[in-house]
Amino acid sequence: MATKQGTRLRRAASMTSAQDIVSEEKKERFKQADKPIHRHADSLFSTDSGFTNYRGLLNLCLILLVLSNARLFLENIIKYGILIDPLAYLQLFLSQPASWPNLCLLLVSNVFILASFYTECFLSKGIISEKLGLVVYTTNLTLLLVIPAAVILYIHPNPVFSVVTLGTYTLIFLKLVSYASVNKWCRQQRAEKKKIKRTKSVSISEKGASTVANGREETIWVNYPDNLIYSDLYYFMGAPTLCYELNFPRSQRIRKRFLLKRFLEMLFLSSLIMGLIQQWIIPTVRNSMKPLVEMEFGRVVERLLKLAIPNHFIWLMFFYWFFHSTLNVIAELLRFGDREFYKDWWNSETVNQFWQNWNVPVHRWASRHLYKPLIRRGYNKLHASVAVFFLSAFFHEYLVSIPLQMFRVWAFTAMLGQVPLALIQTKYIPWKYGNIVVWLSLIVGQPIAIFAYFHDYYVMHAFTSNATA
Ligand code: 3VV
Repeated sequence: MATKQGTRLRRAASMTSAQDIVSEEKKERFKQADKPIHRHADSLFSTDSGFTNYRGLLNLCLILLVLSNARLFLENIIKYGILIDPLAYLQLFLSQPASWPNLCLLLVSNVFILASFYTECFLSKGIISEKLGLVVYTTNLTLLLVIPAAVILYIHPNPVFSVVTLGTYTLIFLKLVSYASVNKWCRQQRAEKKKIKRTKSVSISEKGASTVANGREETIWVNYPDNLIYSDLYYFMGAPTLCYELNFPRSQRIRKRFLLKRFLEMLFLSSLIMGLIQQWIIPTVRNSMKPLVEMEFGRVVERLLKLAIPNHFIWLMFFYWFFHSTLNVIAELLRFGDREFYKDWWNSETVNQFWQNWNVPVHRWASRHLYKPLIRRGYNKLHASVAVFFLSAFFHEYLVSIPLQMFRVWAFTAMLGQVPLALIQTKYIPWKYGNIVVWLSLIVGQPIAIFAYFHDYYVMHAFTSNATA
């Protein structure tokens, strides 16, 4: 990459000197009698010309994109009329009493959080051994994943609310793993310190609060085991991160204007997303039923491409809504200083880069609590990556299969497939096409997964209703 950039810089420098020569040449030619107009020159589209300014063409692409999608949107309105009904979501929630178990489950999650808290307190005081602590933690975390899944499978609540519940439980699971690991590291450090008889401890009052240059961040230093209090754990549970720390960077105040802007974005985008799902996604998916069940290949591909566009728009909006607006609202309210929830994933030139940049909280958790520990234990990068993507694949399947009451492995395969996809891309696809591969896998991959689940869900339910009829 560095050499490519160097070549570009050299080319730009040589272009500037070439322009000087051309203007000198022009002056010379002006003096000649036949007023020559030709000179050695490359066509702009040739690589050798060094021409890179495609801004106008980019604008054209944008205009065509807007026009073609405006046409699609208009076609949709003409065909179906206005399908957006803001009250439908509320009715869905209120008319299905079976959704209330989801709320109860969310409240019950506190039991698992408190179980971890008391385990940590006992561990820090030496009341229970590390081995027993591990057993208690493993049992607690297993129950944390099994109990909500069992309740949902037994009661069959609304799948949408079940996804939210299981998503919250997944976040709590990841957070508690981080909480346990960090507290264990602190205990190990305390034991080492005791061993080398350096009993000098630094109390909160000694370190005090420190403020960095711009005065926007403050740090109140907490040492282990002073962190083992309810407020610290619940702050972490609410904070927009999956990685526990004893001393999170904190902002000094809540910026009201910033908070209001993000909050309005949150409201606007969530309404837009829900409206677009009703108006665009549901009719497209419904219309795909026949070709999907009959497995007409050409029609299925046509439906897939039709779904790809609205699905991708909604996904992009979801990204902004969740990673920018919502997480910033939470962070602002909690005065949480680290706002790096995403990096420039849209420029990713490899699949690996995409996973590093798209969901930073999950990536940091995966890297800190699974990938790096495995590497430290002597596993190579490929094995460590497979382990991370395996866990990620498990959670994706957990979040889809249980609410839909349907055990397929599409989400699992899609996530685990990222490892071979990354390998194939690095080995066979030229670097300059990397970004296109990333975009294509996002644009086409998601509707394939939606159709796979929809097909199976429809076939399964049609079969069940036929059997009962
Ligand atoms: C509800 C929100 C969300 C859905 C996204 C899922 C992934 C990405 P690398 P290298 P230095 C895992 C659990 C997931 C659960 C899923 C949860 C669902 C959440 C539910 C939330 C609702 C909606 C929408 C999503 O977004 S789901 N994301 O699954 C997983 N993959 C990765 O994170 C990475 O690809 C990973 C960790 C596998 C590899 O990361 O950066 O490509 O690896 O080798 O470059 O280095 C990593 C670190 O290791 C060190 C390096 O120096 C580096 O450290 O710079 O980060 O500090 N390292 C490497 N080799 C080393 C060596 N030999 N010795 C020491 N250190 C080494």
